[in-house]
Amino acid sequence: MAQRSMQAEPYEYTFDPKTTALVVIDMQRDFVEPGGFGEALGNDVSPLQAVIAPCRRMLDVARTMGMLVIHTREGHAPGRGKITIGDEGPMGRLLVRGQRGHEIVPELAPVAGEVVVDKPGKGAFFATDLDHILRNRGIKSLIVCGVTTEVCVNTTVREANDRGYECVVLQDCVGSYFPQFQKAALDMIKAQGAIFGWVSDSTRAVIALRN
Ligand code: C5J
Repeated sequence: MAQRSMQAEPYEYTFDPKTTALVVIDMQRDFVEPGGFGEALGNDVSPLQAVIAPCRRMLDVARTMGMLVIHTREGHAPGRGKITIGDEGPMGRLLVRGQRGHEIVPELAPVAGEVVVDKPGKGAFFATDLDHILRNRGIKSLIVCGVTTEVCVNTTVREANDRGYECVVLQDCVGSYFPQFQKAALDMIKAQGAIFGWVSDSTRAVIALRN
């Protein structure tokens, strides 16, 4: 496959689909669905639900093209002493591995051959084997989707950039409970000549991948 070019900010993002992975961060019921951890904290989950359809669009394209797909899940051992994590909710103990709320939303459920990375923190590289998985497959670039933009997406993109991966974040495929954080988090990524990444959207990504 040849090098592709995606319209993006602050300038075009070039990548080879063969050495690019689609990374879908923490699209779990606990963040996205009513009754989960996010709502228990008092947040409106509708901005996060809005990213399901564009994420699905990206998954469909990546699957058709045979790209490596990585899903991540944030989860903690029961009993972690943080307020509300581990509390009982309608989908089980909040943000605890093995509980219903910890699952990826059904619309974006992993299919056979896709990688699921369980992470104990915000960044997907910390205390996981993600870097080894990507290096073993020769991956150099990441197309990043998921939630939340300013927390796990931002942390993961910073970690990826430090490890030499070039990341583009699709703005309609990432979501925050807070509109001001959504904007700030995306602005930070692309500031100073793509200081740690590029920002584009699913429409421009699909055009780049299909051409
Ligand atoms: C948070 C995440 N916000 N996936 N996790 O606690 O962004």
